[in-house]
Parts: sequence; C-alpha cells; structure tokens
Amino acid sequence: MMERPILAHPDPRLREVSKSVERFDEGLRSLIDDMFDTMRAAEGIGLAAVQIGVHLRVAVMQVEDQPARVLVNPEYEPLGEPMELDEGCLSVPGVRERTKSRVNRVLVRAQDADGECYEFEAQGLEAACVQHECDHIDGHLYIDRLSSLRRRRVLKRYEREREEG
Ligand code: GNR
Ligand code: NI
Repeated sequence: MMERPILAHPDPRLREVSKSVERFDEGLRSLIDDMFDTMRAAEGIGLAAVQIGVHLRVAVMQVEDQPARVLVNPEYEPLGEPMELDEGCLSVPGVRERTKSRVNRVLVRAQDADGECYEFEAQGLEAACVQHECDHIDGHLYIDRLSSLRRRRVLKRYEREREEG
C-alpha cells in the first residue's frame, strides 16, 4: 500500500497516450492498489495511471455509493444526452469549472485486474468520471474541452493558485 505523487498540468507526461495492458500480473495488482491509495488520499473520485506517471490504460474509480471500479483497457459508448456539471481534476488542482462536454449515460466495457472482460452502465457523475478517465488515458485533460474563453479563465485562476502555493 503506497501513495504516489500526482503529476500536475502542464507536466508533458500527462499528454502521452497510454499503452494497452497485456500482462495481468502482480505488478498490475500493486499498481491498482497504489492508485486506490493515491485517489483516496487526494479525495478524488477517479484516477488514471498516467496521473502517477505510468503510461498504461488503467483507471480506478469510486463515485458516491457506486462500487469501487477497476478499469483496464476501458472503452465506452455514449448512450445519454450532454449534461452540465462542475468538473475538476487532481492534475489541475485547486480549480473547478462548469463543463458541458460529457453525456449523462455510458456503456463501459473494460477488463478487471485479472483480465476478465466485463461491462456496466454508468450514469450522472460516474458516467462523467468514466469519460474523464478515458480522456486521461489518451493524453487529454478536461480543460482541453472548454471554450477558449473558459479555458483562459480557469488557467489564469490555476496559475494564480500555483504561485500562491
Ligand atoms: O475527483 C475528481 N472529481 C471529478 C469531478 C467531476 C468530473 C470528473 C472528476 S474526476 C476527478 C479525479 C481525477 O482527476 N481523475 O482523473
Ligand atoms: Ni483527472
């Protein structure tokens, strides 16, 4: 059990595309354990491996009363309608912004830590979290999806927060 440091924007490692997991071994299990520790210590609802500098297509989630989820090589199909929500990211700490880039329902297909394929439907905040983590896995951040006006505004606030420490 070990927390690991979370990379913060504009770290270029957050922009690398993660590779598919092919080996379901003890190393993967210990990565997943560390990701849950790191996510919970940071009080996040999700975390992708790239956020701790590991470029594998792995994410963990624990949203409200939903079960803790391990997503290895995840994919999703949008099912619902676009929704607005307040989005934040552990790699853009200290700021949140209203977004409209997520749909409110998705069908998720992934593998678990043993490589077993499974699927589930997610709604609301959990659906948003799936889309957010899949973005990380492909090197994207939620701020990329904002209008340029909102992106400039949130980055200005973020940079001010960082300077103040
Ligand atoms: O903790 C988090 N909260 C959150 C809120 C709205 C939409 C997505 C998220 S995910 C985020 C944790 C994180 O950065 N995961 O990559
Ligand atoms: Ni994030």
